[in-house]
Amino acid sequence: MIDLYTWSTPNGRKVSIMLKELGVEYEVKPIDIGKNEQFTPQYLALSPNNKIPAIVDHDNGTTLMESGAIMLYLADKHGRFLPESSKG
Ligand SMILES: N[C@@H](CCC(=O)N[C@@H](CS)C(=O)NCC(=O)O)C(=O)O
Repeated sequence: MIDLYTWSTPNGRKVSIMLKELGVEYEVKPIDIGKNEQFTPQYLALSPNNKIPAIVDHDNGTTLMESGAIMLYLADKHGRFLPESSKG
């Protein structure tokens, strides 16, 4: 199970779309950036640059921020959406 800390912005949606496409079960943890919820100490412990999105993967304890890094992590974990070689 993955917790997705996000808000309805393009960077947040990128990760939701990836999780949906992979068919991965996940729970949305809304971080209302309009109300500065990204600055709480609890959230800063997950995402020190006070940005959404971030994930916690309870399968292995991985915590990750930055939408591109999260998408690469998910693609690698599930063996999808990445070519087998750099040429690909
Ligand atoms: N490079 C980051 C950018 C993330 C980002 O800019 N998030 C914005 C919303 S789209 C945010 O959390 N802004 C709140 C803030 O800067 O306080 C990524 O791709 O994850």
